[in-house]
Amino acid sequence: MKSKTEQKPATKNNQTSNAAANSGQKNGTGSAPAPGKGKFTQVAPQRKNPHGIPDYRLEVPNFQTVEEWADGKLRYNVKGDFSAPAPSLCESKYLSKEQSIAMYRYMVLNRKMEQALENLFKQQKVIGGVYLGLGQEGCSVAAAFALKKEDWIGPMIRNQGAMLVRGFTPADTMMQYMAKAGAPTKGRDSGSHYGDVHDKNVVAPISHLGDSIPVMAGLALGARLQGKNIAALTFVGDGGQSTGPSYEGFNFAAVQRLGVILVMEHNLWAYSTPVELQFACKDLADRSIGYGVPGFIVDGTDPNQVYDVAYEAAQRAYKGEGATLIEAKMMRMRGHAMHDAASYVPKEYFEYWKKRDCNTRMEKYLLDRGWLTEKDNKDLIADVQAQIDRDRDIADASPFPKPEDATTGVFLDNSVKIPFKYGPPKVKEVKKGTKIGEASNISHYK
Ligand SMILES: Cc1ncc(C[n+]2csc(CCOP(=O)(O)OP(=O)(O)O)c2C)c(N)n1
Ligand SMILES: [Mg+2]
Repeated sequence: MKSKTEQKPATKNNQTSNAAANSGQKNGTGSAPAPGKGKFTQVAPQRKNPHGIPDYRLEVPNFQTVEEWADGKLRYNVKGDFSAPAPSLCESKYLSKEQSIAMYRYMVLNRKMEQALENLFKQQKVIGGVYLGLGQEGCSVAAAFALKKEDWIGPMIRNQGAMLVRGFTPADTMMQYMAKAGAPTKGRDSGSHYGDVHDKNVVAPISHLGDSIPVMAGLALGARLQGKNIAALTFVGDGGQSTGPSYEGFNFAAVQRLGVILVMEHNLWAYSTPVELQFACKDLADRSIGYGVPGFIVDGTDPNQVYDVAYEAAQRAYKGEGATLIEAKMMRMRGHAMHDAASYVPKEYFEYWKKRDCNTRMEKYLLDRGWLTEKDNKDLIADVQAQIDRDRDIADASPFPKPEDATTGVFLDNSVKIPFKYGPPKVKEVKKGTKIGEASNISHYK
């Protein structure tokens, strides 16, 4: 990451989804005390991993999950020291007070919405499963918060926080999970497979296993052909990152220098598979060397670290400097979905990562800094809870789709014109009769 003086402040506030944040200071000009001054002074260390990848974490835990047989049953046990106290958050180089509070609000909203979803599930009002992002809210929210409105996001099932930042409401998500007529997919797909390519620039999840990466690369290529370098951020898990589509998609983005920002959510488990059985390297960000793009390691439970590195990746994307790989290390604090009790996860992991809860640490950060008083915080939490209660009642009361609507809205009506998002493709004039190779008349780098 560049130092404060090296990094040009953004010309406009880059967060557009929150009015309070917009009315606040610009990035890079917030009221944060300079590093080393003021009450809160934790600066991200300039450490690199053995392969030269910047690692901004304040601590580098060294745990290992090992398979052991006991009483004829396979169990996972852990090796390592779990006693370290949780570090505080690092300071953000860019976030203003208003932006930090807005981000925290989304994190609280994300958590409370998922708690409400869990209750709806237990009341059998949800059709299908519920996939929770407990412990990952800070990563999900901060990554989305670092982008501009015209950028694109391809969230996965655990990125409800990113959806909230993009303007989906808790009622949208709850109706979606309850397959109600008012849901974004009007009850056609329950769960988290929804997006909005018209206004919110959100690509619906295709599969959790890397299939959004080539789509985001295609999107960034399409935008470039229309004359605009955009940031197209998507997420992939420690399991999903080892699939073919992940490699193919991200390699294409790297080769074409497209502004794809890939956040690898290294949360230690892929369903019940521990990372030790998923890949043989220690840091997934090492993969960036092979792809030939900048790679970074951050603490996924520190939203400030995630924001800063995603923000800088976006600035590179706008300048046409290509893709970025961000590895966010954290822990999936629930099972894969509600049907999975995660009994295979050793309890030491839960205890260790619970101490590092992103929401609790963000709250403490804001209180310690004096950016929130105890009363402000209480009011904010009550306000979010009231919003959740209202939205849950809206979702609960809304009707199921009518059977006769089942065939509508599935296939594209021929009358629908899909407009260019950013402008007509920039095409070089080619003299009649000139023999040209495939696609060579497209100017990629205008
Ligand atoms: C092609 C395909 N195979 C299997 C699945 C089922 N599945 C969904 S998520 C998942 C594990 C993902 O683990 P990881 O990538 O680490 O993400 P996390 O769940 O930890 O966020 C599996 C096996 C799927 N969605 N698509
Ligand atoms: Mg995982």
